[in-house]
Amino acid sequence: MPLEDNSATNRWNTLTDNSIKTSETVGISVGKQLRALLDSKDLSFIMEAHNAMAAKLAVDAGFKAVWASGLTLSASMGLRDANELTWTDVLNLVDPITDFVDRPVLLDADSGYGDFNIFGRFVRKACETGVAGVCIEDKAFPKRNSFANTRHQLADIADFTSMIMAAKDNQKTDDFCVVARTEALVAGAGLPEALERANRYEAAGADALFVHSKQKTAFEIEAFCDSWTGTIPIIIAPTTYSGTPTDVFERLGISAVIWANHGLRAAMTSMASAYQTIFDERSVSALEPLIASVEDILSLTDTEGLLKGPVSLASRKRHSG
Ligand code: SPV
Ligand code: MG
Repeated sequence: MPLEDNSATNRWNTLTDNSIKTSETVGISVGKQLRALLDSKDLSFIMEAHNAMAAKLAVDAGFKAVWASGLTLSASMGLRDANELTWTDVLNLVDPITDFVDRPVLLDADSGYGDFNIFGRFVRKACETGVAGVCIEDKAFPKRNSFANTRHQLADIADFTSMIMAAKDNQKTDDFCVVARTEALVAGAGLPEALERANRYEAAGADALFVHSKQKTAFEIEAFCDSWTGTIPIIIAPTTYSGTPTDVFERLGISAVIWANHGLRAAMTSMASAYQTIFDERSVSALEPLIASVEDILSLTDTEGLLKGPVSLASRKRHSG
């Protein structure tokens, strides 16, 4: 490739040339898209985004669904992943994301913010933001991030199944997905407890099961999948066992992998390095060819569209779901 093609603008144009990819979503609701992705026999990948721009970049890269991560939404606001964001904060943060992309957003709803009653109301409001589904984990409120070096207290199974049922009762569209996540392995409660919980959550009406592990290899996930006899799709987030080859997940019959925090982590590294370079050099000139241009920003938000007269935000998504 000639040298000039390495400019940030040209790399950007390549990344954003997604007209064919997004035409797949015309007229298909985000709920249907997420359901199709989870029900597909092929392994799918769901990419973390903590704001609308990150979600757009993920979709432009080819991801067919976005994970609105509690960890990264919180961190991007300078807060801990410990319910320091209120549930209305979370909905306010996810709203611009669903506005900006035409792919499904699966919203991390932590441990449901209270009881079945509160979670039912949350789901009604979440549906209004346009998310395709919510994920709820079986931990006590206030939750702690799974990788936090602390005791992870599991929710009572009956309380948690009532929250799944409340979510299904309160969803506003048939295709809305309620993902039940068990933290039994993270809490050290063992495989039998994880399987028992998974079965109870499926029976309560969960559309998919997220099994989380904080081990450095996938041995817990492999053991779970080898023993699991349920029928709902399985989702994992291989953050700590990131070295596991993807074909292992395919062989285990996993439905979807969530890359749960890698967008924010990439942004942190890039921004920290850029800021340091600018500070040290007292100049931006060394950095200019390496970073997105102002035109790239204008293009991302379709500033040129302003010249075409009034346009709705929905049309900025190119194809509303
Ligand atoms: C998140 O991304 O907020 C998650 C995944 O819930 S984890 O951080 O692994 O708990
Ligand atoms: Mg989370």
